[in-house]
Amino acid sequence: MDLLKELESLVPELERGLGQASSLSELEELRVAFLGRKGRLARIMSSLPGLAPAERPAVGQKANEIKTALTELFDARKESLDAAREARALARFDPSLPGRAPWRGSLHPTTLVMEEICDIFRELGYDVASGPEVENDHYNFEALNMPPEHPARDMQDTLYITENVLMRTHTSPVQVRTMLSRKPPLAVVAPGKVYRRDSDLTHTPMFHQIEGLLVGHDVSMADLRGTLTAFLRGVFGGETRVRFRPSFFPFTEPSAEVDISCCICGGAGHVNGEPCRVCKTTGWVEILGCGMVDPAVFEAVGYDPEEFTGFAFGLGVERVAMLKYGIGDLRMFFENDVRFLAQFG
Ligand code: 2NM
Repeated sequence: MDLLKELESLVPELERGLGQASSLSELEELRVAFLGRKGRLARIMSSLPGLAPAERPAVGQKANEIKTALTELFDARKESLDAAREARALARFDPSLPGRAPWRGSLHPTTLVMEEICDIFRELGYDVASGPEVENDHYNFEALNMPPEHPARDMQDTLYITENVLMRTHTSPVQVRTMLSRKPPLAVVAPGKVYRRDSDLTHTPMFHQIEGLLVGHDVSMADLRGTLTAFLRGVFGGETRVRFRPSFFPFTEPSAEVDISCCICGGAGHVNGEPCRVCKTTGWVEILGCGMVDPAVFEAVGYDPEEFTGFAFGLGVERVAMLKYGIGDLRMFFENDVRFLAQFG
């Protein structure tokens, strides 16, 4: 019978086709051609109603056998193609290669420098204090001997919330709060964010500061000098030279600005015969401001200026980080480019 022969011929034909198929998409094409809704097997089945009723069961049974045989052929071929693909992938995979290291976070250079400075002062016996970034006029200016006419209180320089509430322009209000809540002797550093109405290549509206304060009996400018020299040598290296120049701050008297020998050129003013860009050939860079706490500040917090003396100092953390790590552009600190951040710590 023709139909039975035709059905049986499907098996060797598919075997031949599968032997040539080398991809899963070719395999799928064959499946549609043989077992699909309009494929070879389906077409033979559709002629079943035209047969004599006596012939139908034999052909139907054969068709089912052939369907099972074809399906098994497909499954076997698919399995071997899958296995071959897996084997090729494994052949390309080198298990002796090192794994890809996961990304690790790191601390921001500002944070690193702030921590390092606080660690040095902790070792010297200081406490680390913090306070609000939104401050009252009184703590930020008035108690620090900066009267209402003081130019720093201008709207042009300070970010005001209301007439008497503002973003702190330095961390000194933390020192004021500390003095109000404690009695001398005390030694404290206050790290944190400060805000000024200033924005250009070398100024950002927010930056970080650390201020220090020590109050006790017979505290002298010699103590200030020794403390700051030890601190600066801790941060910039034991060879660092330190010099004090007279200056002015409303909250200290006398006041001084402190320079360190340039950490880029070592104080020579030149690097390999080229003029040093950091110190502009002077061999010195300004690093902080300081002084003996003004008696007016002690009066404002209820300390007797006849009984106590003290020193205070303040510095910009980003500036220290720039000098310490040789960072040339302040904007780097705020862009948060991972290629920059990953270079520290
Ligand atoms: C500086 C320079 C000089 C300072 C003063 C005080 C306080 F609150 F005790 F009076 N804290 N910090 C101070 C003194 C800050 O920054 C350049």
